[in-house]
Amino acid sequence: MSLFNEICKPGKKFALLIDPNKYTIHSLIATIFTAEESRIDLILVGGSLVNDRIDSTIEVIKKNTSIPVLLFPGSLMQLSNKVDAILLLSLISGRNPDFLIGNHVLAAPYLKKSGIEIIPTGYILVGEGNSSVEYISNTKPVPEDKIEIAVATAIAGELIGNKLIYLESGSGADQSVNIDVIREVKRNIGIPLIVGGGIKSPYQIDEIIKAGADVVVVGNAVENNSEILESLVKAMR
Ligand code: 1GP
Repeated sequence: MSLFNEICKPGKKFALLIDPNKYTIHSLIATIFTAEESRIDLILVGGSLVNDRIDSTIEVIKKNTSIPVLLFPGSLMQLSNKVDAILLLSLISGRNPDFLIGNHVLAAPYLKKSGIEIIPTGYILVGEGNSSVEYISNTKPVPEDKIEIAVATAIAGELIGNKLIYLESGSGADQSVNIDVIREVKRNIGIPLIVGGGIKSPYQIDEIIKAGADVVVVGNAVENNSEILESLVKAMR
């Protein structure tokens, strides 16, 4: 089964982001149970500072659910061959060569040998700044009022061969990605659009889906309160 093909199938998808540093084993298992009950579509695993808990976290997830798991690596220290597929992220809003090709070269032999499905993904940070991604990657986000720059970046991301575009306002961001940016990017690309960062309410999900997102990613809001998951997923359907 190709996870990319699954993502391309009609219907909006809800993805839960698990940052291994934010969960204990007990909270992780409880959250997976709630995720099963809420019928989420995907689990993403990754974070800014995770290093030694990637494999063990994925093992617990795989043991407790058949929901597909996608690696969302914040760094080379987060590679794992225990997932169903890996988002090969290129930080195309930035101009740091490490996140455009350098890390890809370092990871390539491992990725090739793993035999795991690789999904090249154009990752676009949008917003007013102060996110962990911005600090760690030493890149600037696309300002949220520069819609034409976000659109041109997404088009370029598709043209150079990415299979997905991920619009990100940063984990724990005060605001999710500007709705006009989502709408215009979606209008201008032919590949699936993922949107994440700062999503906390069914209302936001409704707006983001109406603007054209194909996959919505939520992390922080569920870490603080897994009970919220059901209402967030319902807003998708
Ligand atoms: C972060 O898009 C994801 O990379 C999710 O963000 O943690 O703010 O939901 P939140």
